[in-house]
Amino acid sequence: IYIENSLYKALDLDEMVIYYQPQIDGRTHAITGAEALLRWNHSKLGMISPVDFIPLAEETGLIIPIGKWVLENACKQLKQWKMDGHDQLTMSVNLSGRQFEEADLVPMIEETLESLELEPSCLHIELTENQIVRNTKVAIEKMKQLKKLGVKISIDDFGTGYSSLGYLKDFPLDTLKIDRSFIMDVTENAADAAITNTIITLAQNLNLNVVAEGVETAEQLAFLLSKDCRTMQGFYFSRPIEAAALEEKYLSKK
Ligand code: G
Ligand code: G
Ligand code: MN
Ligand code: NA
Repeated sequence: IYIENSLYKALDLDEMVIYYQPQIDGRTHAITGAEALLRWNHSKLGMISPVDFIPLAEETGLIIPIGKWVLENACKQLKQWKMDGHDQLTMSVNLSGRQFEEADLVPMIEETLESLELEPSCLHIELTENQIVRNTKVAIEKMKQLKKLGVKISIDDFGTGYSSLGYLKDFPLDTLKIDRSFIMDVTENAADAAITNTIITLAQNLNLNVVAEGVETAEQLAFLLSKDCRTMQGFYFSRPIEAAALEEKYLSKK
């Protein structure tokens, strides 16, 4: 109850912070974009991970204002970086199930992009397999509306959901993000290597982009490059960090 009450106040108290994890071109080590990852900086409890408060935000419905805040602020940040001359960057934003199903989602995104004069294709919405197969008809309709706006859609944690591959031909997708559980042992475990390799080939054959998550070592980077997976995220390059830190590390003023 204490947590629930303070979650109600968190936005007003300015306790929510967005960290950004760079997405990197593994060949050039240049930044291609960032994923927005929410943190709650609670006055008494300190930094709280989204794993620990998103479920409560979903239950209480607070995910709607919180999610809107994340989307608006991540887009504002992207606009700022573009105005600083980093025009090629993309921004990935995670949506929760309830947010994705909310009636006002698409108009809200449209308004945000319009008011910032942001090119829709630089916004990448991340959805998990479980989210989109929960109610396929509704999900396809929602995704079509997003695509019509010009926004890109990524499947997060790909390979870990309870879903068949069949949905890949029905959904208007742009990117598969290989779950980090496969990348973790990709250079030691033959099964993980086979699965990773197969996801990369699957993406290529379906004309989808592929992003590897959780890259932590030079060996994993080399493996992925040898399989033609160029875009990656992981602690090897950077943890999720505050905007100012990302700018300092990756965005020299142009
Ligand atoms: O880096 P990390 O601990 O932030 O992320 C933990 C989990 O929280 C990930 O599964 C991530 O997708 C999720 N997450 C992070 N930020 C957000 C957000 O803004 N909205 C939603 N719905 N999930 C988020
Ligand atoms: O579920 P999603 O992919 O949205 O969540 C991203 C999560 O993965 C965040 O919690 C983020 O901190 C974490 N993460 C990102 N890169 C790495 C990595 O290289 N290693 C590990 N262990 N976690 C990572
Ligand atoms: Mn994600
Ligand atoms: Na993931």
